[in-house]
Amino acid sequence: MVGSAIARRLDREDCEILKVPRAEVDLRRQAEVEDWLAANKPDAVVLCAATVGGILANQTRPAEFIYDNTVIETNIIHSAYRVGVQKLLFMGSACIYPRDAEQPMAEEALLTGPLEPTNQWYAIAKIAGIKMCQAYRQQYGCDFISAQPNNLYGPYDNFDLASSHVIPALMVKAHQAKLGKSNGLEIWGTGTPKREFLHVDDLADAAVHLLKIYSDEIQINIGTGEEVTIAELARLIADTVGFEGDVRFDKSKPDGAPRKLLDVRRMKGLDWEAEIALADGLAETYRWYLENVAEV
Ligand code: GFB
Repeated sequence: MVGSAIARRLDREDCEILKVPRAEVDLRRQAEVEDWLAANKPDAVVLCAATVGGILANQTRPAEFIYDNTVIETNIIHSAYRVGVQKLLFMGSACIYPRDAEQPMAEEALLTGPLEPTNQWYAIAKIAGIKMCQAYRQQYGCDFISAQPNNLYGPYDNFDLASSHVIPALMVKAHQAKLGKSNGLEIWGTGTPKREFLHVDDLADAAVHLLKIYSDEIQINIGTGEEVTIAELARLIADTVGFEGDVRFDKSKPDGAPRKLLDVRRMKGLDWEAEIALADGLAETYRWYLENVAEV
């Protein structure tokens, strides 16, 4: 989802985009990454490849999340240094901040307290990536930067209920409930956690902006600055899909972090703000789902 959005956004820039399919280069294999970067010598690298998933996937597949992500970023960052990549943008995640960080969470909150247990494995890997960019900048003078988006959604999201994030999951469930294929809309947890959602096209625009103008150590937050409860989100999605029936809460499922609102003042100071309103982004994502994924 993130890679394709960044490629769509880069189509509007004066640059040549180099892509390689997963079947040709497995980013977990150091030699394959080194060989590809040495043969292609890109000027810039956007490191957004990762093993990602929603709260349940993070909780039940901790080894995959910590192994895949640390090894992917280690291979790419080190090889990018070796072949002389001029700019690298590493994509982190809002879950790098402590569970009880003061809200909204400023960049300075990094490593000031314990992490949210459900996604600590992913968060540790992402923190390692940020620290690698800082270390390679300090020791070798590499212009490697990092950014932390909040919960993303949009076209090419993962709509598989076992591994997806909340927006695609509730979209599928509301759609199936509307068609009478299930008994109402089931929401995991209590519905009280608050989340900030960022459309992936806004993230792509922010990424290109940072590639052009930002060159420093500190990781930059990318969000909208606005949050909703999961219960409010479920209502919005039900309205988007046109489902009018019952909503119920499965409290045996985890809530995760109570709040995860990013402080986006630094990004605003760099003359960038998110533009896509949640209701509009949900409507567009639902259209994409109907055209590309849904069984009618
Ligand atoms: O999107 P989500 O899986 O990720 O869940 P996190 C957000 C909230 O939605 C949680 C609730 O409180 C879930 O319990 N939720 C309600 C649901 N119904 C559902 C459902 O059907 N499916 C899902 N998936 N959630 C992830 C991290 O945390 O955020 C990752 O695990 C990553 O590491 C990502 O950082 C951005 O916001 O809880």
